[in-house]
Amino acid sequence: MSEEVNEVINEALDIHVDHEYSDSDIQVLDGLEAVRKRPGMYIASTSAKGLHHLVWEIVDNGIDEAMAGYADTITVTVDQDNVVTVEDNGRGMPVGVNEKTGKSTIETIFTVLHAGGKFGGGAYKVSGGLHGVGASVVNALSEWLEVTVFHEGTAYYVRFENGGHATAALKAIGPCDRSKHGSLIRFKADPQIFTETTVYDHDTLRDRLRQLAFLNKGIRLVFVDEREEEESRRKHTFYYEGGLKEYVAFLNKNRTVIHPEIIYCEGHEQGIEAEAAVQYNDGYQPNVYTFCNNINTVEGGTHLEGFNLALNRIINKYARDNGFLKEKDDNLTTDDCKEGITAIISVKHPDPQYEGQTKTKLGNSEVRKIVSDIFGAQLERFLMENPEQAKSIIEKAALASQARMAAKKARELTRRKSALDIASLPGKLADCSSKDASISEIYIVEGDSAGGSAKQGRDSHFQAILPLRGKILNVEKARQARAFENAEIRSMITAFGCGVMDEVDTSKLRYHKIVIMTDADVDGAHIRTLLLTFFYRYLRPIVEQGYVYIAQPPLYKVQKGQAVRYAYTDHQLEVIKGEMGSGLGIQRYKGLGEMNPEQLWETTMDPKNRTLIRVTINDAEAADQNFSMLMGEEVEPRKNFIIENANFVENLDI
Ligand code: 1YM
Repeated sequence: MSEEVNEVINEALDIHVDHEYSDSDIQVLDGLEAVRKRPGMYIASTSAKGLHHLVWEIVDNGIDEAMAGYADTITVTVDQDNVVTVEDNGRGMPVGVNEKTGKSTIETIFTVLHAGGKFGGGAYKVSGGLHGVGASVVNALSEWLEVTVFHEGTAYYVRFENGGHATAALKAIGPCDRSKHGSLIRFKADPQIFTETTVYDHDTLRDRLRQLAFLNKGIRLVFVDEREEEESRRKHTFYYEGGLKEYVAFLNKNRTVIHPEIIYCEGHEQGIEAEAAVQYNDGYQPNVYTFCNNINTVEGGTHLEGFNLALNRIINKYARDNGFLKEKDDNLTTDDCKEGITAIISVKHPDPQYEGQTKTKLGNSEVRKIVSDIFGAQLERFLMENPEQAKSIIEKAALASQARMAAKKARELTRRKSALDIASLPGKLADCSSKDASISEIYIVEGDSAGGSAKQGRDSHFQAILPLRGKILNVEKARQARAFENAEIRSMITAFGCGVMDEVDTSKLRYHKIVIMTDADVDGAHIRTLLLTFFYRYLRPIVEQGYVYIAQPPLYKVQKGQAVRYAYTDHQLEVIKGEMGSGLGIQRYKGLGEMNPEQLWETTMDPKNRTLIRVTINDAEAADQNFSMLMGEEVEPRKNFIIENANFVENLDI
């Protein structure tokens, strides 16, 4: 085995390391030093995202070993000090010596740039994919890293530190049970590189490991977070025999499905594996996620195109053959066929090509037909064998088609209005005088009374106020046509000026801060969620590009004589009480309306004092899960969520 491996390593070395052996040490140091100097060239960033990349890099190697059929369990442990351990029960990394470097294969893998991702032989190398930066990059960016390999009754060990140098050669450190085999890697991210944070996010690690388990049926992924107090969060085991089928069931768990069975297909052609799972729910939004080699291809690509083609072709064929569509009727569009669909498409490709702005669009053209053939055949079979379920699906697409035509008319109304610009701005809007979007802000305020205070309190040069009456429409549960008929929704679209849905153009946005200002109570949280749902579904780029904020009104006013202070949290109140001593008057604000215009300005709107929370969407899937959970039928998760407060917002002090 090691021979084959060494050959591949040598191939990589030829490209990246000087031929003269005596120079290889220097080359190695140069390589790792280059990584430390410009980490941004090798990982996404040195912020939290890049930090988590380190884990995924190592986990991917374990997944490769499992996909090759040698391992079935990968365990990720984060300890109190944010040291990460990743262990698999595979063959164990090769323990031989590399002839070219004269060092162990393991030391070579961890110290030679690019000697990682390239190793062939096995099936699909995830590590060769999008974030396949190689184990050496993880080593370079770690304060220290240790490798332990269990192989044929012996445990081997090597440690790297101080910029990735081995402290000693790989050596046997003792016998181990012959039944034990695998690789164990421990590392501590270097705080000198990851200056923002070296603390891993529990939910990020958990969600991705769960996703990897869904995408790789039969592989057990265990997550142990020793930092968690709560037993239920300390250990998660993800294992899905049903793979994508269970993934779709998971995504639909807070939704009402319109047919009981999940449509599932898998197949392979030309060394490419394709797998898909589909189930429709009673909602209107499509939720389609695509992957290549376990990487979320957020920009889609040929696998998605193949899926869309088959979906459209088979549904129209079935609808015509079975009298759902008459001769004179137009075909259903792909969008019609996707209303309320939850689908996962996953391909495993030995040589993926990625395109697009973020290199998350699959480009291999042969994949289109392969996915279309495999999914088309299975979908057709499913519809024929399950006429009841087929009927639900076709009728839903037909309704979508009718609604699409109605929506087109309604939407044209909003479009024509915004084209007229100022003249058509909503009557309730108190606009700002500045036309410079980069300094302009719009406050979306709940209720007329708070709206009135905000109008009086604001700095009208750059702050616009749009009061909303009552609760806004829940777009998660309404068709597009109704959304576009809704007065509040139309006011917002017109005021923002950036268009809507696939026509959003943020360069036309009239305000670079869209601030949601609601009461600090459960009703306020609900309205905020409704607004965020609307933004997420209809104006997603403004959320993605960071234009949406949440205002933080104070909870308390604390007064002693002439001195007044405001507390935004209960903790802050305690601190202020301690600082101001006895004889305090404490007022708890129940709503924005209780503040006079000056107070509202001072506490919540004045850039000098206020706290704004910027809304971000890190992960469309997580956000979607939250939205459907918040907007779905289940009450309990929604209640908990509101109590815990939205986790799709990140704190940002301005
Ligand atoms: C916790 C991370 O890295 N496991 C792992 C890695 C390798 C092997 C087995 C392996 C692969 C091959 C042969 C092969 C790697 N080997 C290499 C290299 N877990 C983890 N488990 N024998 C063992 O691909 O032929 C890179 S990764 F380069 F040595 F082949």
